[in-house]
Amino acid sequence: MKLQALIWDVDGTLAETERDGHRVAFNLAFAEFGLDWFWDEYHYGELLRVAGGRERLLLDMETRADAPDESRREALAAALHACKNTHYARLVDSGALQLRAGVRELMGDCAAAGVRLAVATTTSRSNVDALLAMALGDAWRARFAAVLCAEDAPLKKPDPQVYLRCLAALGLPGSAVLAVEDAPAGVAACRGAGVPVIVTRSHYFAHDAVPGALAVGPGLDRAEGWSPATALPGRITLAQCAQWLDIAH
Ligand code: XBP
Repeated sequence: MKLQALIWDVDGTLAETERDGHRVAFNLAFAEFGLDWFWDEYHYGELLRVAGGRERLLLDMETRADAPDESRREALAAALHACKNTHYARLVDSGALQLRAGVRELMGDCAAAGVRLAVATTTSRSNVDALLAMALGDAWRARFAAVLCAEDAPLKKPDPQVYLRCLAALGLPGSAVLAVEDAPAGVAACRGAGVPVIVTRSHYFAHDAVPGALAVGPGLDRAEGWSPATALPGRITLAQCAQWLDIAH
């Protein structure tokens, strides 16, 4: 079946949001709450094994001697998470994050070819809105046929829920779409939903195994370094994506 929609993951895939965005925003939230907590780059990488900012806070509190008792953790995590998202939006507005190289061009290929765009992420809607409004302008939403966020699919990746709901919103079977992901949990979610996926490596998931991905490479801006090797030179184009899909079918 012909490729009819490209589904984008957000964090790590559209932009390197984790190290310089969410992590920094979490630390600003800790300071605002008067907490002497700080997530350095390494520790944040460990916490990223769990999808979801609120879930990450709860995981961290499990091993903190100065965390509140269990009955108060949920409330603290929810409040810190809301504060973090406000700081994240401010960071995005300040220009701290940009789309990864090659993303805009591949989106352009899709628009030119009539291939619809969609988002399937386990991040909060406000974070997606902040990032894409900054990168694509306030009318960004009109360019996407479906945008599924944490609020739409509460079961976080690797659960396939967000991809299954995205397929339902698009009215397409998995065989008519391709996803772009960066993390093992995202690839597992795709597999569970029957969605073929390519992986563009990100800072925090540079070397993780991603079994089942159609292709894995260092970024959409270059054809070198991809496995299987690209047939077309230059950046990763829609034509290259279609070729990988053909090999898989
Ligand atoms: C990324 C996530 C999110 C973000 C933070 O999901 O796991 O938790 O790190 O966002 P994806 P929230 O790769 O699916 O985009 O704080 O809003 O959860």
